[in-house]
Amino acid sequence: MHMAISRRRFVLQSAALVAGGIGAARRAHHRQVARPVPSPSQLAWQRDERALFLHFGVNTFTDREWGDGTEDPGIFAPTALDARQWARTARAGGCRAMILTAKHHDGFCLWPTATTRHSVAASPWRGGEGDLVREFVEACRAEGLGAGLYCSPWDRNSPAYGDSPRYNDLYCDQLTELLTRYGPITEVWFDGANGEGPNGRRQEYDWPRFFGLVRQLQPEAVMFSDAGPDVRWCGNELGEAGDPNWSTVDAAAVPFPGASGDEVTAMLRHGDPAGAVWRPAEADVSIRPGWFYHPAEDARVRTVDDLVALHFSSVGRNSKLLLNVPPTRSGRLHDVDASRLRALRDRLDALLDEDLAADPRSSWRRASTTGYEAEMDLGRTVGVGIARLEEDIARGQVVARYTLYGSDGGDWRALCTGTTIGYTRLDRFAPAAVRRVRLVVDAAVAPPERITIRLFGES
Ligand code: FUL
Repeated sequence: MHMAISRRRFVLQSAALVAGGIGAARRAHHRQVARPVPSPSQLAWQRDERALFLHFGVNTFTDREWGDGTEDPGIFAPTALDARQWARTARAGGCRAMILTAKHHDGFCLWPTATTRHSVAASPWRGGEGDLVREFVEACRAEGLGAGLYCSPWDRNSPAYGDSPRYNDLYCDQLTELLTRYGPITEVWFDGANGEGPNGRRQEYDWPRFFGLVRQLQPEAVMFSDAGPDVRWCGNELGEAGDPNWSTVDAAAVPFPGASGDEVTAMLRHGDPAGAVWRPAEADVSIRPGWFYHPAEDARVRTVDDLVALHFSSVGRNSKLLLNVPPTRSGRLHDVDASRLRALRDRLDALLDEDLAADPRSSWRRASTTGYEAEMDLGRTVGVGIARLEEDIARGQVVARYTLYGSDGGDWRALCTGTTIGYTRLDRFAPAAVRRVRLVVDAAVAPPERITIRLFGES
């Protein structure tokens, strides 16, 4: 069981434990002076909890995942495109933002760009007068959702690709169009894929320039990539954040998007309790096997149980869920996918709506002045099966290991134990009847502030 230790020793021991050594402990102790905290945009991004990802473009019509850039723009012909239906579906599924592939690796642009003829302007859709980015952004606004854009740096169509300075100019022109024509954009999504151009040379991306341009044109947008700078990839496409998952990173460990190696993977997955930069993890995953729509996958849409599990392994591990739901060739989301999203929300509402710890009969107290122990008397005996713990991340993230105990008058017994908490930790555990619960922080990199405990019934 937990032993009382002095506050200073608690922090030092804990830092050594989580960061793995005396040197790390000293560094962690040092950093107590100013721990990294999120910017207002990063905080808003995290509070969204779930966002919808939309992969749509020429691949939708060729039944491929990666186009090679030779596609005829004439094939882009959605028959009933309805971005409002995407936005309504997103909202019904409890998502607060959407991100669209304005350009994927095939180079086909969903907006009428001046940078290439390979765009919707050369397609039959809306008689060549359409602008899907505009329809998308307007639909987001109409439904009160954040609007995010994915513009792939890897471009298999552009003749300039591989001629590094020339392509970097062109790519910056594309970013400029996207970030100046459509009003506020909340997230810019950078993929690190990097191939060779027609000249046989590998393109060298000018990441500092891309990041600087986005910051200048849309200072409130968060930028996602392996290397942030604001939000990092969680290291897999399974919707599974790391455990532990720190929102702080050592920025030097992931020098650019697309970097690989064990150290990179570990940093993406777990972050670093000693990291000096706030860069929370985003967990992207598709509701179907592919990112783009394929009719053959209509019977392989994730089940509601599966989607709920994804929420727990992403949002419930201090991450954000970016769930891909690809529009079909008609330009609408498939009915099956739309109904699964709605059912996901209903199920989560049913599981997480009634916070038993928020009952007026409950009272909370800090049970220790040394380490962190919080106790809650629920005022009556209730059956619990899920806990939601939350650090006040506006002040940083500090908890490295905790245990939640419960008692119904007799002995305390452990309900669940875990590593990091951060924005939110969701734990499901064997149902128990409890009248009192006690949260013990077993390790932390700085003294924890108040941790919110929410309790829900059996799952
Ligand atoms: C990857 C891409 O190569 C996939 O096609 C997809 O867009 C995924 C979200 O990112 O890196």
